Amino acid sequence: MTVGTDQRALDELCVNTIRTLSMDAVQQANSGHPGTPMALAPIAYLLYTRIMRHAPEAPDWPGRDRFVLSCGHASMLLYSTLYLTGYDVTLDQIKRFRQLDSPCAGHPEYGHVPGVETTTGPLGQGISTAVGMALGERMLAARFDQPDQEPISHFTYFIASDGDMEEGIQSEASSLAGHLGLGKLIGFYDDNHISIEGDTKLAFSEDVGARYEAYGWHVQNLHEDLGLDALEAAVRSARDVADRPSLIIVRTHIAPGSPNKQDTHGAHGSPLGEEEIRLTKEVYGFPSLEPFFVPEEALDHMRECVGRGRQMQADWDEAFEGYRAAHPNDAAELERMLAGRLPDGFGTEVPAKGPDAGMIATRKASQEIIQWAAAEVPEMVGGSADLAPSTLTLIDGGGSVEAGSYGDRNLHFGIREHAMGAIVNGLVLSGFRAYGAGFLIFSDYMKGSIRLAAIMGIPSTFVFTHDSIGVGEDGPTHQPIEQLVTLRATPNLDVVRPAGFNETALAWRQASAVSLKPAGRTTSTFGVARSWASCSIGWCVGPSSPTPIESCVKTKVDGMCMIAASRIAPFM
Ligand SMILES: Cc1ncc(C[n+]2csc(CCOP(=O)(O)OP(=O)(O)O)c2C)c(N)n1
Ligand SMILES: [Mg+2]
Repeated sequence: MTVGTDQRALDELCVNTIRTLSMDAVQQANSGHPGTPMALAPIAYLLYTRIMRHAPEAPDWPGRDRFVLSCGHASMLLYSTLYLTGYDVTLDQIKRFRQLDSPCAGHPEYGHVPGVETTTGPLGQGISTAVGMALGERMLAARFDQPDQEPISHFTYFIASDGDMEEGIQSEASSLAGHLGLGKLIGFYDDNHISIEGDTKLAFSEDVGARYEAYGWHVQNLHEDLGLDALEAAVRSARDVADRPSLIIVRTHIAPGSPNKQDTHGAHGSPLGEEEIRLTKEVYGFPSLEPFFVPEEALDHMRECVGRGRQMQADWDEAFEGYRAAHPNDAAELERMLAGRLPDGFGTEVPAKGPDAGMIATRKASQEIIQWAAAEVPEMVGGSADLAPSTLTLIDGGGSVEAGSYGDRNLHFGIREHAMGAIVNGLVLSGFRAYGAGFLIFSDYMKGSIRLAAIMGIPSTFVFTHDSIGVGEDGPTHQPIEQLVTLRATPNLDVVRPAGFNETALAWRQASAVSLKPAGRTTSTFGVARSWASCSIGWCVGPSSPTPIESCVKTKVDGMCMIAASRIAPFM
């Protein structure tokens, strides 16, 4: 779209309003990151006002495009944009940025601010979760879209910073995104040459674009051109490339317009200072020096997103009613999944074995139970980091998710545990009941994502086998010592270490049924006699007299520790 002079002036005013709100909020909080929101304001403005399909009044509308601010420290970019475009974020909340009880926290937190699609802040996690969301979109589309009716067809956008691009998890996730050909994933790389310690050349000199091309992405480099028309043309080209994810590289300048702070690392994580803010507003030709001043014409213009979003949602709803008429079962199933509701009656009967079933390793039990759970819960999907023959987590007959073919259920993450954790989170945020499996020792690699799942309170499931220090010949590198304790010490994470077939079944039922918390589960490599559990803590689940799951899990969590202790002793 090419625009006239008036429109250009209005665009500039809107972009500058995002900038000034961000500067003012950081100044008022006396902490935060002003420089990057200022630099990225044109991108956020373009995405929210010209590109993205979204409805500020209905932030959970399934037809919306997703946006992930991977560099979560630039959170004021998101809060300013969400407020100005009409989400339920108030100016008053922005004035209390970073203060206790303000939803506008230092880093964007899922579930606290409408329009925040995932919690970000630990660098690299956001872009990797966005990969999971883009994969989730393709997997939903493969299940539900019809040749002439596509209820699922949205883009996932992200902005990533140098820090994101330096983190290893990002490489893993982007490599897999390229391999899987996730064409509806479109990201910006904020190549501003600045990180906390100074110029990125201190530690970072690779050609990021060439790296992404090698991953199989479609890469465009706009260099210094952050003009809205150039940005828009780049996004539209990216959207035209259906079989590859896209990266748009922009060489930005941190704190643009700030006479004394632009291009300095001082603008990364400290307020600009009142005098510098005044000077910067003058450079922008901003109509007022008053803190938090929002020009009416900027607000009116950006709030047009509300009406447009209402219309987009109404169009989608109407199309969905047509879909429902033609495919009533699919429509009901999609709605159920997106609402996070499990199939009716799930878990009322759980597989169980009697005392004469003998010794069974819980990962073997888990393998059997996964088949039961997967049959009952179609949205259950999962995979491992190249360890499925050991973790025994394949869904029989579930096929493999591959590039261009996303309708199956088994995921192959490759040896990429870091990315697996974040991608599982992205899939869960898309409506799947996703799990990622690995050896307990490598849970360390996934800890960042597990922790984010716990903070978000989403039902991601992480399955860890080979949980004993008695892993044998593999030696100390493969012996989990502190991992279980570390996971147990993680707030808001349920860690269940089942001691037999029946407990494993209940653990899977619990993990699948939980709608608010992620679940961590360890299953043993070794045969565990149920009588061990019985003699330690009393057997609370009999095949004929099930105890309520909550009390059972709670009792047995402690019991597992006792069992582990008794098994550790012979190896010490
Ligand atoms: C995993 C992780 N490590 C460290 C940090 C602390 N941290 C916040 S921002 C940042 C780097 C800033 O550089 P960049 O990502 O380029 O952001 P910019 O300064 O350009 O906004 C660091 C190290 C973090 N948030 N996450
Ligand atoms: Mg940077």
